[in-house]
This record gives sequence, C-alpha cells and structure tokens, in this order.
Amino acid sequence: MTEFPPLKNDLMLRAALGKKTERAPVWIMRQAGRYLPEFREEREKYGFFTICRTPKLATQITLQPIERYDLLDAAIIFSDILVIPQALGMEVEMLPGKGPHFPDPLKVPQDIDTRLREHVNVYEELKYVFEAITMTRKALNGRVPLIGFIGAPWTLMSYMIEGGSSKTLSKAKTWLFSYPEESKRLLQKITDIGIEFLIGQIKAGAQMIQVFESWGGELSPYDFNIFSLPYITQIADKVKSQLKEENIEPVPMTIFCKGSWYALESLSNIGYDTISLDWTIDPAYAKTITKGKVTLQGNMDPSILHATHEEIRSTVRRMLENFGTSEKYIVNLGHGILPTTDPENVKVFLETVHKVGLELNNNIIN
Ligand code: 1CP
Repeated sequence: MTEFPPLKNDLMLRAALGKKTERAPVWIMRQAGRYLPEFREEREKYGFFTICRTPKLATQITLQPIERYDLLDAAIIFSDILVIPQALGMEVEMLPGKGPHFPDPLKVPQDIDTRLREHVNVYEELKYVFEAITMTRKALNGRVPLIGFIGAPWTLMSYMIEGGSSKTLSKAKTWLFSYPEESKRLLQKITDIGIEFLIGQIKAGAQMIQVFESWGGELSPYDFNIFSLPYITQIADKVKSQLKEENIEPVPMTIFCKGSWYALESLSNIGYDTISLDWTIDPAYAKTITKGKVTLQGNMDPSILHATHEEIRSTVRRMLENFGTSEKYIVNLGHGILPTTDPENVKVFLETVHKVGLELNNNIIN
C-alpha cells in the first residue's frame, strides 16, 4: 500500500471511534459542489463524469472547500454514487440543472442478465476513483482525513430502474413487490460490487467510509428490513472481515439512511461506527435509541443555510448543546448542501461550530 503523510487533524476519526474530542468535528455532505463558484467555473469547462474520471480534476475539486474555509475536519472524494451502475455497464448522463439521467433504465428482471455485466472487474472499471483517492490523499498532505463512499444497494437499484430522480419510486417499487426474488438478486449483485469497491477505496487511501441510502425513507419499516437492512449489514460485515483477513486496519464506517428514523435501533447494531441523521430526528431521541453504541452525525436542515447569520448561529448552538460536543458526535447537515446556498453562510456555520464547540467543551471541563 502507498505511504501517505501523517494525519495532523484526526478529530473525525476519534469522534467516529468514540474517543474524546476537544470540539465536535465538522464536514458537510456534498461540500465540494454546485454552491461554490470555483466548482461552477470548472464545471463550465468539463462534463461531470469527466471530472470524476480525471484524478487531477477530482483532486482539485475535492480540495476546493478545504482550501476555501480551512475549517472543515474532513474531505470527501469528488465522485458520485452512480459510478457503480456505470461499472455494471449502464449509461448515465448528468444533465445540467436536472441531475442524473439513464437513457436506457432497467425495465424487466431479464435485464439483470442481458443488460448488466455478469462479472465486473472493479479494479479496472473504477480504477479512476482509486487513483483520484490516492492523489487526493497525497495532496491533502495530512491536513484532514479523506472520506470514500458508495450508494447503498436499494438507492442504486432505484436509480437504475427509475432512470433518474423520482418522487414516488413507483417503478422501482413495482420491482420489489412484483418480482421480490429478482429484486433481491439485483440488490445482491450491487452489494457484492459495493463491498469490493469500498475495500479498493480503503486500499487506495480512504480513511473513512460513508454508505448513502438516500432513498431508505421511501420504504416502509417492513420493506426496509427486507430490501435495505440485510444488504447494508453485509456491507459493514464483509468490508471489516475482509480487511481483517488481509491484515489491513479497518476504517470507521458511517451509514446514512435518509428518512429511515424507524430503523435507528437496527442501524446501531449492524457494525457501523457512525449513523448520519437527517433533520427530522430529534437529537435526544436518537441518543436514547442508540444508547451510546455509535457516534451520531448530523443533522441541521440544509435550508437553514439560507437564513440569516443569527438564525444559523442559534441553530448550530442548539444542535451542539443537544448532541454534546466532547464525544460521539460529528457535526453535519441532515442532507446535502443545496446548490442555492451562499458560501458566506457556510463560513458562518463552520465558524460557529468551532467557536461553540470549544466553548461548550471548556464549560464541561472547567
Ligand atoms: O462533496 C461532495 O459530497 C461531492 C461528492 C458527491 C457525493 C458524495 C457528489 C457529487 N454526489 C455524491 C453522492 C450522491 N449522488 C448521492 C448521495 C447523497 C445524497 O443523498 O445527496 C446521490 C443521491 C447522488 C445522485 C446525484 N448526483 C444527484 C441527486 C439527484 C436526486 O435524485 O435527487 C445529483 C444532483 C447528482 C449530481 C452531482 N453529484 C455530485 C455533484 C457535485 C453533482 C452536481 C452535478 C453537476 O455539476 O451538474
């Protein structure tokens, strides 16, 4: 494995592993992206997936928010969850202002066999992500840890069948309820690739991992237990056991199931170190249900970054008071930052997290 510069700021890793922190660390979901003018400038020159596939560009953009603010405690590799469907052989375009589009989505279960690659050589098809991770890790020079990620199987299956964003996920759900066995076969296929992809990311230099089940909350608790939970459980289990077998130090893993408040207890028992919460979950409730077994991450409503500086400051203070800042907490939003966010407001958010975090911790210590 490649040698990297020593890590200077390990707050995120300590928080994820349940160790004390002098203040709660902070990063922002989708922190390198559309709200930043320096990103939009690059995006005018290059296609979205060209950036993902060009390690030098992916590195440069991953570093943009780190350099602009100098207040973030982690970087997340610039990529997308939809690189797995691409590796499976599907075409995905990124339409400006609209988001992802699959010109030819999966329509019937036979498509699993006729349209998707039977064997995916992850190290070949997704080599560009591994190269971007290694290059970014070197460029970070130990400033903050680098997060790698994948989309969870149900979320990826939804995009592969819907062909893009959908309000109801009616086509993907038709599969679950009309062809449950075939759906499970597809979910397993995505799971197997996801596990190998995450292990590859860790070998390439990712120091933390996040699994995004962005459409988890579209499932009933009953269906979540059938079509999401078993697969995200396998991912945590197998990534950790395989790393152990290869004598590689495991890295902290985070699960984000947006909308799946009902699954909090289950999620705290399946091997993830951290659970990322959306803003509909009350901090006290989350702490009671998870009983200190995991670190919590989140969960400010991203829309609050559109409000006044005063409103941002008071919301951050309340959030830090409720979660506690000295252990088992990572500050984040409850979902990705909105493209319409003013970068100045992000600065206010980050500065307040630092200031109030230190202040609350000192009060506890003194
Ligand atoms: O800083 C970062 O976080 C950058 C890396 C990153 C990540 C972690 C991007 C870049 N995308 C993602 C994850 C991702 N992609 C998720 C999971 C997180 C979440 O729920 O928000 C999802 C669902 C996607 C799919 C996707 N890609 C969407 C969502 C559309 C929908 O269905 O609501 C969109 C708009 C994209 C495009 C995209 N991905 C990333 C960026 C910067 C962009 C904008 C693309 C552009 O420039 O046009």
